Amino acid sequence: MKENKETVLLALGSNLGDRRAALSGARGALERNGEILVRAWSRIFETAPQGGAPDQPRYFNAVLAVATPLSPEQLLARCQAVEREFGRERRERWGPRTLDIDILAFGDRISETPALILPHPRLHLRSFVLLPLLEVTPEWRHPRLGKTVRRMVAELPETALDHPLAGTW
Ligand code: A4P
Ligand code: MG
Repeated sequence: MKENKETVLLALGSNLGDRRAALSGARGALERNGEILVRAWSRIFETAPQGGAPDQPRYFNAVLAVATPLSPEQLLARCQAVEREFGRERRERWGPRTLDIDILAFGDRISETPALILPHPRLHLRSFVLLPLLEVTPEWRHPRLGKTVRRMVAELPETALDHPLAGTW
């Protein structure tokens, strides 16, 4: 596989159904057709919902570093296909989404188009992204803010840091 050398970071989240199965299944599905190679992964954290309805269930969150010859747009399309595959309960009508895959960053690229904002516009504010990211690539530097993951974690409020581990994949 022709890989590009950029650090490509994905965030996975699930708060409905079998959350671990959604994350593990998504990881396998991303790798399935050989165009995406998972290079490094965080452990899985259980996190309180941030933003949105406060009464929604807790999330399982994790981060992957991947290598791929795909363009950012092609990678987003793959992520959305995997979301569709794993992320919906098809009991009656289109049910709630059980899987969210966001592209956190694609190397140093900066994109402001609504369909693909890079780096992800909220990554630096979110403990459920930054704590797993700290395990994967602590020295990665946010291309717009110039801050390492270590630094962004240090700037989080202390109350945001208690995410219990939810174990392995
Ligand atoms: N889009 C733009 N940039 C990107 C990107 N870098 N990666 C567009 C992925 N997608 C990107 O996404 C909506 C649109 O964003 C897509 O059409 C895509 O073209 P979506 O996944 O359909 O919707 P969403 O996930 O509900 O929206 P969004 O904005 O991704 O939500 P957030 O901000 O990611 O929030 N709390 C905890 N503890 N853990 C979580 O995982 N997640 C959310 C979702 C809120 N609270 C959470 C968690
Ligand atoms: Mg999303």
